[in-house]
This record gives sequence, structure tokens and C-alpha cells, in this order.
Amino acid sequence: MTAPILATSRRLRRTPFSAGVERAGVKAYTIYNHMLLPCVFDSMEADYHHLKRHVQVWDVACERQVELRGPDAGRLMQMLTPRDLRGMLPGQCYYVPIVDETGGMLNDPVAVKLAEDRFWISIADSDLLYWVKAVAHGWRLDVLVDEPDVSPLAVQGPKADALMARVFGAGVTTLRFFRFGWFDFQGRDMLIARSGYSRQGGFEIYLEGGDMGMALWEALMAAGADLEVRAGCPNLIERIEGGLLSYGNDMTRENTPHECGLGRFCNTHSAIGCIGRDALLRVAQEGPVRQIRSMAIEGGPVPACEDLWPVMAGSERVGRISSAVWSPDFQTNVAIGMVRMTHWTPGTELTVEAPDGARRAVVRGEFFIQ
Ligand code: THG
Repeated sequence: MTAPILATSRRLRRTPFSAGVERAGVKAYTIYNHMLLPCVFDSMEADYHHLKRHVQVWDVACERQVELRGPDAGRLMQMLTPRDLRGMLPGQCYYVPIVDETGGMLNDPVAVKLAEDRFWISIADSDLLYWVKAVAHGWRLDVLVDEPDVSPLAVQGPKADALMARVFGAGVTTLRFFRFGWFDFQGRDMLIARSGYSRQGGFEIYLEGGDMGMALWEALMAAGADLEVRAGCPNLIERIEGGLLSYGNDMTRENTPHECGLGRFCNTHSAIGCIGRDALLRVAQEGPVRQIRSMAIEGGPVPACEDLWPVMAGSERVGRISSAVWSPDFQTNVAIGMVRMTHWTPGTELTVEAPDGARRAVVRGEFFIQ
């Protein structure tokens, strides 16, 4: 049987790096922000071991940018998030929960502050542009909101510093976590941040315009041949181990940032102007009654987690699993779940109703770290 074909079109966009991704033998794509996002090259497990040992180049152009530009850009940015942005300087990136008027999560992007009057919001998989445009319009703010032609390319893995130094010069390795700078590539200045959707360390290059896409891809591949550089992508196993959340999978509009364990990125008292502030002040006072937890699910490899799996304490439903996969390094199934406070203490034993039957599961106090 041949694999089904995903037809691309103007609605379902390729990226400036798609030619490189295809040449590298991509085996599966998902759709993210209406764009192609590779999910497997060799096999998920081979990609995982390689990511933890070497260095990979990831086409994450699907991390679309929402640009805010104008005198009210800072005010608008603060209306969107309960994280206090008063200390944020140009050159910094912040992981920011974005909430609606009920405190429900709309997205969990990285905000990039280019200048006092200019931000990029590097979004997860939801159409945040419409919410931001509506807020700007409804409040009559003096700000332009649109989607610039910017395509992030991530370089992730323990050898990322070595590879980036070869292509952009040693200066790039002095960047601190979640800071960015401008670095020359073939006569073009490129915004590069130390960030990325893995726990292995690395960088993200925000390519402006598509024309240099393949030149950048090929330069990284050529410079890293002896580092065993390969095309890669966000890896399901590595991100569940590391507790990196996936919007639309692990949380939705039904959840507050506190339920998602993102309370450390909220300063709801001082985030004056945040649209969800009143709602979040109420939940922050009481504390969440359910929260994201790392879990281990016993037995052999679980099937693909395509839907929420009930988490039971006897006959009582006390939570759900939203992401789960077999971990070769930890020799157990690693999972991200949400559990009621009565059962969220580390060490609590519960039952997960997986599609292939009931399994024992244990709530953990931290994510899976080596
Ligand atoms: N990079 C960029 N854009 C993105 C992602 C990214 N957009 C989509 C998606 N990923 C957004 N989600 C996340 C989730 C987690 C992190 C970044 C983006 C992340 N979190 C760290 C943590 O939770 O420990 C660090 C946060 C911090 O300390 O500030 O990195 O990956 N451009």
C-alpha cells in the first residue's frame, strides 16, 4: 500500500526549506498553522537518539510570526499576556501564555522584542492573528498587526554551538538563553536567538523572506558534515520527556495557564492591562484544582495518543493523558497528563485507560531529565 498523499496548495503552504526537507527523505508531516511540519525522518526513535547526541537542522517555518508595530505595540503585547513585560528589553525573548477574557489559553508563543515599538509573536498552532487584530481594532490602538514573511529554522542538539560558530562566527555562541542578536549570512543580517523546542540546547534563525532559505539550509548541512548534522524536527519522545507542552494537544482554551503549570510565566497582579487579568486573579487566589503532570505509564510501548485517555482512581475519573510515547532512554512510557489535585502528589498510582487496555501509571514530581 502506498502512503496517502498530502496535497499542498495556497492554503497548505510549503516552506522556504521544503526542498531540503524532501531531499533529506522526510517520512511524515503534520499540519501546524496551516503549514507543513516534518515529524519523522529516519524513525522517531533514531531521530531521538541522534538529536540527543549530535545536531539537527529543523524546518520550523510553521512557527508563524504575528508582528506588532507602532506606538501601541508594547501596550497591545501586555494586553495579550499575564506575564509582566515591563522589564523586557529589546534583544530578549519571553515565553508568554496568551489568554482570553476568561483566562483560557489561546496560544503559548515566544515573544521577541525587536524594539520598543516592535514585537514578533512566534506562535504555536492556533490562529492568534485574528484575536490580536480584533483587540487592536476594538481598543482603537495605534499599531499595525500582520503576518510578516519570516520562517524560523532551528539548530538543535549538543553540537549546535559548534555548528553555528562555523556558519555565523564564534560570536553567536555568546548568546544567552532566550536572547537574540543579528549575525551576517552571505551579506544578509539574520536574527538568531538561543532557543528552540527541545531540551538539548540550540538556536533559532528567523529567516526574513524565502529567497535565502535553501542557501542557509545547505550552508548548515555542508559545515556540519563531520558533526553528523542531519535534517530533524521537533521529536515527540524528547519533548514529552522534557515537559515541553503542545498547544491543542496538552492544553486548549478550556485551560488556564495555572492548570498548564505555566504559573511561573504569569505575574497576574502586576500585569496591568492583561485582558484575562480579572479572571486569572480569581483562579490564582484559589489555586488550580487540576494541573499538568509528568506521568510514567507502565507496560510495553503504548499506541499513538490521538485523543485524551481517561486517568482513573478506581472507578472515579481524576484526569486525562494528552501525550504519551515509549521512551528508549527511560525504558517506560513517558506521558503528559492533567490530574485533579486530590491525586496529583508525586508517587500517586493511577490507572490509564489506553486504547489497548488499562495500564498502571505513576504521577511524577518532575519531567524526565537525564
Ligand atoms: N520557538 C519559537 N516559536 C515557537 C516555539 C519555539 N512557537 C510554537 C511553540 N514553540 C510555542 N511553544 C513553546 C513551548 C515551550 C517553549 C517555547 C515555545 C520553551 N519553554 C522553556 C520551558 O518551558 O522551560 C523555556 C521557557 C523560559 O524559561 O522562558 O522554550 O520553540 N520561536
